[in-house]
Amino acid sequence: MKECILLIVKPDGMVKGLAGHVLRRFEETDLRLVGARLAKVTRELASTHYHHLREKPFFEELIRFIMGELNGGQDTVLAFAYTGEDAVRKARAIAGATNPEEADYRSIRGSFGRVTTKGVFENVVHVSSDSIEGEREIKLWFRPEEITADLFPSVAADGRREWAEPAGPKTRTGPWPSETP
Ligand code: IDP
Ligand code: MG
Repeated sequence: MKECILLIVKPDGMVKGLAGHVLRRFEETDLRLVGARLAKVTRELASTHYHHLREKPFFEELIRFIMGELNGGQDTVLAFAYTGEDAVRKARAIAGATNPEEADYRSIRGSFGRVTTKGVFENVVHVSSDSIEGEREIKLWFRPEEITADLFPSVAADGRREWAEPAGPKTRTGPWPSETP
């Protein structure tokens, strides 16, 4: 099945100079690159991206980590959108398991990740967990005109294009933050 995923080179990957390596690994697949953006990670973007983990004890550290506060203030990350057959499985195989200490040593996380003494997973990359999350995340991180393929419908609104469906409500992972009671 054709799927879409968001790939992010997280702040630890950026400070370690791994962006080129990550891109190279994805270039070796048959996945098609349809979006690329250097993004500043605000608290709002971070907490919306990870809203499904908001109840976890590590949530605040995760937000600080993706904002770069635990990697010397590295507040920009590289975000890429890919599409292709079986994209989630292929991309997650390259990334490796969530816990870098448990990841296959040939994967990006297994090769370059670590768990800090404070328990933060420095796992170099984000890859969407499934195709529903892939769609939500691409719509969150990219504007329609930044995506070079016809992935999802968009509409003209106030002189600019917006995604026809908003980026995320009613996903598998639960209600949007503003909908919570
Ligand atoms: P994924 O990134 O492999 O999809 P998720 O469960 O979606 O894994 O978690 C998102 C991110 O939250 C992980 O990449 C990692 O940075 C962090 N994380 C997940 N589980 C833990 C944990 O048990 N301790 C610390 N950080 C975690
Ligand atoms: Mg995930």
